[in-house]
Amino acid sequence: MDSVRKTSNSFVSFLHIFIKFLLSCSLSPVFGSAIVLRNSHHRNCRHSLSLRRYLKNFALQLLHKPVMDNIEAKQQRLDNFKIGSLPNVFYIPDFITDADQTLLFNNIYAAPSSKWKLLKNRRLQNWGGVVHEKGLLPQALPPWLTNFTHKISEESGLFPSPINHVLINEYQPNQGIMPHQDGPSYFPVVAILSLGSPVVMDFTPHARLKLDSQVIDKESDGETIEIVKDKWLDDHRPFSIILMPRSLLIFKDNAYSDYLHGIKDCEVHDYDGAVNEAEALKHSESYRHLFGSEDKEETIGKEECKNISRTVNRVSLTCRLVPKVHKNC
Ligand SMILES: O=C(O)CCC(=O)C(=O)O
Repeated sequence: MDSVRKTSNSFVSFLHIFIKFLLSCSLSPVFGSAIVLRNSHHRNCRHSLSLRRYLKNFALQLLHKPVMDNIEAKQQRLDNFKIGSLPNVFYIPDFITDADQTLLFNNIYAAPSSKWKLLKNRRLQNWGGVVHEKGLLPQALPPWLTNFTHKISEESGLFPSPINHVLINEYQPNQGIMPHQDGPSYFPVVAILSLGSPVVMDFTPHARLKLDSQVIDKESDGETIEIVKDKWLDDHRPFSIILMPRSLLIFKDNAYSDYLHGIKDCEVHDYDGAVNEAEALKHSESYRHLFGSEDKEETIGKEECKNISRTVNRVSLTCRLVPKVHKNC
C-alpha cells in the first residue's frame, strides 16, 4: 500500500513540476520563438500564439483543478442548506456546539464594559476595526473569534479572503433591529451566528422593487378588517427565517442587495410561514418550552399558534469581509 502511495505521490509531484515547466515555457520568449520556428515551417505564426495560449490554459487548469474541485464540493454541500425560494439564503442548524456557544458567551462577556456601544434598542461590540466608506482601519480579530470565522470561511467557501470584521449584537427580549441593508463597504456575503434566544428575522424587498399596494378585505370574528398587501417586482416577496441558537445564517448577492433584514422589537415572535420552519423546529427539542404551538381554542379557534417567547437575551455575531483595507495603520 505504502509503495503505491509513494508512487502516486511522486507522480503527482512530477506532474506539478511538469505543469510548472509548461507554464513557464508557454510564457517564455525562448520557448515562444521555438514554436515560432516550428510554425514558420507551416508559415502561420498565429499558431504560435494559440499554442502558447493553449499550453498556458492547459497548465493553469491542471494546477487549479484541485482548488476548483474543492470550491465546487463546498458549494454543493452548502446547497443542502438552501432555504426559501431565493438561491442565496442558507441556514445551517447546529453550526456550533453547546460548548462553543458557552466559550463565545464567556469571551463576549469578559470584554470590558467600554467595549460595548449602547444603542437605543440594543448594544454591540465591534471587532476587526473601524469600517469607513473608503475601507477598513483594521485591528486583528482575537483568536477566540478567528476560530469561528475560519470555520465559517472554510465551510462555506464563499469568502475570497479571511473574514476581517465581526459585529456582536446583544438584544434583550423586547429589542430588535430596524429593517436595513448592509453597506457597500462589505463583500456581499453575510454570515450570522446566533446565540441565546431564538428569534425571527424578517426580509423585505427593497422599496425600489415595490410596484404598488393592494387593500384586501378579510373577515375576522364577524368583523371586516383591511389588509394591505404590497406588490413587488418580479418574484420578490417578503419572507421570514427562524434563527435558532447555535445556527448559522448566510445570505449573499441579491438576498444581500435586494432585501432589507430586521428583527421586531417585541417579546413574542410569530414564526408562521417562516421558510425554515421544518429545519429550525427539528433542532429545537431543548427549546420546546419557548415555542407556542398548542391549539389555542379559546382565542383563535383551531388555528395553531406559532410563536416564540423570547425569555432570555439573544446575541448574534455578524461576520463579514471588508475587501478594502487601509495599509497605513
Ligand atoms: O442580529 C442579527 O441577527 C442581525 C444583525 C445585523 O443585521 C447587523 O448587525 O447588521
